[in-house]
Amino acid sequence: MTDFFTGIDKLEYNPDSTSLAFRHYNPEEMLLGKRMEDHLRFAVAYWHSFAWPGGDPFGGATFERPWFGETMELARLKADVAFEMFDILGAPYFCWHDADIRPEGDSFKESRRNFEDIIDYLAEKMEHSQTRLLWGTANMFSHRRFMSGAATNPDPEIFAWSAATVKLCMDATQKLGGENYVLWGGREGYETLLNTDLKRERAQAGRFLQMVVDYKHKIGFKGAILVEPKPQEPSKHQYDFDVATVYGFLKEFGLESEVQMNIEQGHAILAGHSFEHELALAASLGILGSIDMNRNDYQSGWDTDQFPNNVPEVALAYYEVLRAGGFKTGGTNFDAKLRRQSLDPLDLIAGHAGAMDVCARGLKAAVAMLEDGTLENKRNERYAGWDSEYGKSLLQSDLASIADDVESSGIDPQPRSGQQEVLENLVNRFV
Ligand code: XLS
Ligand code: NI
Ligand code: NI
Repeated sequence: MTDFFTGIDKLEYNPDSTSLAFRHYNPEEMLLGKRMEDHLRFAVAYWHSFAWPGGDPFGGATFERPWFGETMELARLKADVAFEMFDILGAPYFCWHDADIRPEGDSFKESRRNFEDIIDYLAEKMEHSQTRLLWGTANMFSHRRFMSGAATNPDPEIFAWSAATVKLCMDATQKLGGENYVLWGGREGYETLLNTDLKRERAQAGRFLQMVVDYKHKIGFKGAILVEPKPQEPSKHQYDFDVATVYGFLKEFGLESEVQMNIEQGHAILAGHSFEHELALAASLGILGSIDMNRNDYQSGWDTDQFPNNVPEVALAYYEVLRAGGFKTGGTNFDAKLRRQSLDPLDLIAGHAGAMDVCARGLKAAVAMLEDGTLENKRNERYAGWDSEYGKSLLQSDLASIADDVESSGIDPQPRSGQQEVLENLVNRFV
């Protein structure tokens, strides 16, 4: 035991509690025939909770964690504290980048050895823990070697370094029984078109992802490969802009049935979409995999990675997840960091506990809306014409025949209300 969380007990479900407890997240509660924990599948993000030092563009570290530093001993201390937090929260999952868990070595080989030793250490810790791995991923954006991208880098040696890094991270994810492998674009984008060959970079990214999928099959990894879209930041323009853009990319490289999406709330907003838009679109394309449930500050417009605290927004997100049949390999990852003034160990627990409660409330509201059925019925009624013989035959027809028919049948279509206010009022009864 470390002494980092001294005085903080394992959180319990107690709806009447006025101190630190879950008031809404009750893992055992049954909803739509499934335990709440199995619906939500919460994951703690190792990087923001244990590796991020609290910097911003105007100032450096504000957190002084006893495990900060680039040694193996400190990396093990970090893992000890992380698993203590997982226990306090009863977190079913966690996620990591290679760079979050191991010190960087002086060569690829040394970094690999550090990484593999820590993976063995995590495997040991997982034997005595309820917490499993939701996903692993590679950090190919922090080190300066990646400043011009990873797979899309103008230097082929960086492409090679990145391929070797992803292989290592996929091996480790499989070893720890991870349920997904994530690729977020990092610096796969550009700062200025003046020095960028878009066509080449796109081809490199496509080939890279094909290699990832081939390797998944080669090693028999059973999890899902997930791409996480984001429109900008750190690059001025990111190639994996949003779900629609990534789907077009997957189609071009023949990967649309191999790769799904990890959709982040804040990234959806940065792309000018609502979170539920991105979720609904991915679901309709059959590529909804997992979510990163962290929001931005709506006034500043930055990717501020804050814990969720808006129940109506979260409810509409889970509504789309449930309509799509719920998570399979995916889950709810809190890719969220504390505010840089939130220094205390208690803040780390409170951030997660509050987020878990907000998600539980959102999930319960979404379930209630689905069980009520009015919203789905109204949507179905709106499209009922397309289920009629006439509606179906139209899609099999052609312009000239339709034109003939419009005159001979004398159709006289009448506008109907979309009832947006009625539907918004309906939703407000549940959130
Ligand atoms: C950054 C991304 C990142 C991914 C994992 O904005 O959200 O944290 O989730 O690389
Ligand atoms: Ni993000
Ligand atoms: Ni993310």
